[in-house]
Amino acid sequence: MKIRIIGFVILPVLMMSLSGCGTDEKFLAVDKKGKTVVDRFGQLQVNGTKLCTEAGKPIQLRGMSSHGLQWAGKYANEDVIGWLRDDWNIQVWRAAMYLTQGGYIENPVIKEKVINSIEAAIKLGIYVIVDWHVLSDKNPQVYQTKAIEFFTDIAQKYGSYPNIIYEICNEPNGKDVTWAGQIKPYAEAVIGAIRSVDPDNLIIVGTPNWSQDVDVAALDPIKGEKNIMYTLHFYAGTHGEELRKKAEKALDLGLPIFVTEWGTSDASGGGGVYLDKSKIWLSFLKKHQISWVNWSVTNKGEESGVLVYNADREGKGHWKETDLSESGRFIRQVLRNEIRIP
Ligand code: DCB
Repeated sequence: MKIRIIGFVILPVLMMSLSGCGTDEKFLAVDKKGKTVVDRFGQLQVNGTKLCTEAGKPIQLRGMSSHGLQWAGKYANEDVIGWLRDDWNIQVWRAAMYLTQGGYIENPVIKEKVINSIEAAIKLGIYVIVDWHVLSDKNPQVYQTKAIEFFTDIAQKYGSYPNIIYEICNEPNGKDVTWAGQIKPYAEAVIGAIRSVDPDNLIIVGTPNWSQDVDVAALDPIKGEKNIMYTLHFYAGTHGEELRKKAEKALDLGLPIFVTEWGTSDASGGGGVYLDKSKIWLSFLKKHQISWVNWSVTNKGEESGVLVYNADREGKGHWKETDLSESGRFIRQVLRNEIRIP
């Protein structure tokens, strides 16, 4: 009797959990019936601090970010994004469109890389974050007119698809760039423009100090709009307990948070890799059901990048183990539910 119980009950359960088959289906990009994450979750909505499915069930989405599309745009195609969906189990892809440093303001054709990302994501049934990557330009108001024009166009073309997530300012920064003074007024203007075309897709707002001061936004959130979330960014080698405290404070105040970018390295994108510190963060995100996107898909050779230097130079996907960096191997295993995050 005892042996039968072990053989028929315990062993299959053990095997399932080891192979990942026992994984909660809500963490799968495509489930066993072949339904994609967008098929299953549909139109996303925000309830309180939680990101929820169309049916109102709280979820945690996980995925990968491109590196700056002016440099790593070769990965913004269906081959690579499809590989990331099928082999890495990503549920969301982020198209990081820089404004300066060779980005959209200087080189508007970069927008095509965003369009390619969106079209691939729609075909593949995953979510796609359209990231207006404010960075060295610091103050989002500098290119506010361009942002409104850009997001209005994206919303007109794709706003009817539930796949689209708008991220309207990656990382505002600089001590003169404050929530009340620049970021919130910018966000209200851009949200207004998007909402006049697209009434319901998720909009994610950057926060002061490279999207770290979520606590400041939480004291004065945007009012009268639905399906708005706020960005928290961290790099495991640089940011730890202090930043998690800020996030907890913001959550306590009712702020819905989406980590649209985090890295296993230090804040420069290099250094490390800090896998133990990353695990503490991943555990925190899991506990609070905070969605996350990892920085980034690049073969530049920096530690946060998932490819080793010069791997996949043409952007074809189908990566071998030897194409992956230490961070790449780790993130892939986490996404595939092969590393247990407590
Ligand atoms: C953010 C940016 C992202 C940047 C990464 C890593 O910046 F959103 O664009 O990516 O975090 O720094 C890096 C790339 C490099 C590239 C560089 C400049 O990985 O290959 O050369 O952008 O384009 C942060 C995040 C946090 C902090 C500072 C920055 N911080 N920053 O806490 O001080 O100055 O870029």
